[in-house]
Amino acid sequence: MSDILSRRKLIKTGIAAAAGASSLGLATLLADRNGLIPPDHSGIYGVGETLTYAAQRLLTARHSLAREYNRSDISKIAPVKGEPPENETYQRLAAGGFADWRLKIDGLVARPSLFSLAELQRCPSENHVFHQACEEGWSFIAEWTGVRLSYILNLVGVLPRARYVVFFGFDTNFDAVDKRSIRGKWNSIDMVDAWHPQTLLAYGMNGQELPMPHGAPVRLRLPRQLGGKSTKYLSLITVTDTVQDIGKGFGAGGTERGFSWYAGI
Ligand SMILES: Nc1nc2c(c(=O)[nH]1)N[C@H]1C(S)=C(S)[C@@H](COP(=O)(O)O)O[C@H]1N2
Ligand SMILES: [Mo]
Repeated sequence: MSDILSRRKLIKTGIAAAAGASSLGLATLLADRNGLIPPDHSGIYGVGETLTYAAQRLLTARHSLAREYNRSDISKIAPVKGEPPENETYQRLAAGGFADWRLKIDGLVARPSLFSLAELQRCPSENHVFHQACEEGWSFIAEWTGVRLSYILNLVGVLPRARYVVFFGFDTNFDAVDKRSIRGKWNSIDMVDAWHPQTLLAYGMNGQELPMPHGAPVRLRLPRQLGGKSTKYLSLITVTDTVQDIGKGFGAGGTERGFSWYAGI
């Protein structure tokens, strides 16, 4: 067994044993030492959230794949959660066919960048048929077209300190001067999900342009977590080593309203 594997096994056994002995404090301590504390650990479900996230990251192979379906499985109806933003900026960009829209990528990157829709569409594109489930109980299967997030992250050059990638939709006040006052539908993922080969920036759905209510012009599609993590109406992506200074510091707008940050399925 390689050193890394035996170390992983040791940490895994240690965390499980500590949790089993109902010494949740010790389990949390072990998880913390190994960088496995999710940003919402101090929230209502603190210890439980840490154990779920730590167990997932230790037990599941980093690049284990979400199930892919066939085109014949595509649902006839795709429900919508989160209508298009009503603010003037988004409505103006939409009226212009998103020709003036730019996706900004900043933070811990060597080359902060702006991407137009056409530029994203010129990157290598992929089609994936995934199941998307909402925490409310409904789900649907759809085909998504887009570019791998990892491809874009490589273009901008992620710095080694990076721990999270944060997504802001037009239904957030992402341009707030004080990041702590950011509210709305922002979310963040860790670098395992960010580099995952099925994590897409999607601009197409079921063979068409991404329909407005499904997140036009570009949304995240993260097939290994609940739909709520797949931020729509993207405007800004920030690479960071901490989410503590964004909003209330729990890693997502939804987490401030009681949802767990890690929504693995
Ligand atoms: N910007 C933004 N992204 C969002 C939401 C939202 O309201 N705003 N809703 C989330 C939730 S809870 C779900 S389940 C999915 C729904 O995606 P859909 O409308 O394409 O079905 O988008 C997620 N992404
Ligand atoms: Mo959702």
